Amino acid sequence: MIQSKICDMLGIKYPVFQGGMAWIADGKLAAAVSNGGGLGIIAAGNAPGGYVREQIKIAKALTECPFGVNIMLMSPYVDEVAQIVAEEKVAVVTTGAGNPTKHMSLWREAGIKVIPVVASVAMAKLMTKLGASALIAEGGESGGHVGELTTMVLVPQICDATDLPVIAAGGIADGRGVAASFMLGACAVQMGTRFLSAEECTIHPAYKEKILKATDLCTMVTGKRLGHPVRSLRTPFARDYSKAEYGGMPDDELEALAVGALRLAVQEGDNEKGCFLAGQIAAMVKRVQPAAEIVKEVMDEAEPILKGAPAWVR
Ligand code: TUI
Repeated sequence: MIQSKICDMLGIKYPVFQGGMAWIADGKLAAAVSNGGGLGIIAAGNAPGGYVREQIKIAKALTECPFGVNIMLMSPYVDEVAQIVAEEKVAVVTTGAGNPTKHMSLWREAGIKVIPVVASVAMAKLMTKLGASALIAEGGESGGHVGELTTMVLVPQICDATDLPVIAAGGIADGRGVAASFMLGACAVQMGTRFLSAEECTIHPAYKEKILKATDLCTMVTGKRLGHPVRSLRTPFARDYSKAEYGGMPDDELEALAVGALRLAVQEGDNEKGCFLAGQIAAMVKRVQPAAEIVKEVMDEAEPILKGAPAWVR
């Protein structure tokens, strides 16, 4: 059993968070991860408050365990969603794709543990000062909106910049990634892509199939020109977008090209027009299995690796 201060802080068994994947991470998936001893997270993404409240209620009905809500700070509904998680008093709020300063006191006054994703040392220091409970250091190997630095270089620098517990994210799919994260100073991991193959993950079967068939070089980053770099599978949509981006398409047309692409991937499995967000470890996702099994499996794998470390040191 791996002891981690994050488990004591949140009342969870395993130091494994499920990433807040927009359009994907609903109340059902979050509850399955939490029931498996990890921390399940509902993604608010770009959804209105009513959807988020409904998913919170679904998760509350399915689990007694703590779970979180991820707030995507670029969402047009961010203010109403921020209010709803405070009213619902969810255990944890994670944030992504921006600076959550404006909402921190509201959440903290509601007794919520705030755990922002930070992609830089400056942000880590600011969030520490503002009373975050822990920090997620997410490297650019992850799927979705990505920062500049890799997990390997970001995690130790964030650990040096804060006394808070650090959760490593980006490029982690199995026990080796968990063990490496602990070696870098993290006390927990967050995985997104690995949970795409969970039985309780209700993405279109074509999306799951793409993940199971993925190979090492099958993701790419688009959207850098508009300042929102996003990692996804290299599909016709991603290629077309990239061509348009570097071919000089005007900004407003480029933005219009991406509208609805996440929904088309998740709900329709649309190979041509869908944007299939995935991290660089997609090729390491090999089979469909219950979310709880994924949580236990990665931790069971990590333990002998970490125990074996003394054998390398003379
Ligand atoms: O947020 C994510 N991943 C996401 S959000 C998302 S929804 C979306 N869809 C289309 C376009 C854009 C977004 C899909 N995937 N990960 C966490 C994350 N946060 N990665 C990087 C950051 C981040 C970036 C900048 C955190 C803070 C930050 O601060 C900027 C500032 O204001 O200083």
